[in-house]
Amino acid sequence: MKPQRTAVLVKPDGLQRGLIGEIISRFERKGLKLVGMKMLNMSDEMLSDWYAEHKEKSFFNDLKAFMETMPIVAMVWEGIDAVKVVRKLVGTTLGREAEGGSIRGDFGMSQQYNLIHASATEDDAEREIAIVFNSNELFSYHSVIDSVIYADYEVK
Ligand code: 3AN
Repeated sequence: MKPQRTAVLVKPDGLQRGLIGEIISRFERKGLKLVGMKMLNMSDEMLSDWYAEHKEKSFFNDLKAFMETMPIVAMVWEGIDAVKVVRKLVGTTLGREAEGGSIRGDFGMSQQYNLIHASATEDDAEREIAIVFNSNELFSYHSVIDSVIYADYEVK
């Protein structure tokens, strides 16, 4: 099985709530590998590309305006089935209904202020990663714990 990469953004509310360390820690302890990370102000153009699927929605402009209020922290996490695994750790969109144990379930009450974005599909992940990261800002490296995170047959 080939490892996948998926994009995560800690949104302005996550930054203000001081949850960056907590979020990184949850992905690390799951066994995912951090292969890219940066803090940036996302431009209107980047956000229009990022949220292209919501272009026609009533909340599109409010969502972009909110995302532009302050810097966000963008990350790329790698692992087998990383897209699905990260979405599960993040929880469903509405914080009030998100499963306990998930990031939104444990820390969020809102739909708009739901702390974090995670790619929904492999195609989204590829598109989103390219919006924020150049290829020289993404890393491939051997981790000493790789051999206890996956059995040999899972990584062949
Ligand atoms: P998810 O982040 O769980 O994939 P999406 O893709 O449906 O959720 O929504 C993208 C972002 O748009 C959400 N993270 C949230 O901030 C915002 N959003 C979604 N639905 C609404 C809504 N009805 N009103 C305001 N903001 C919303």
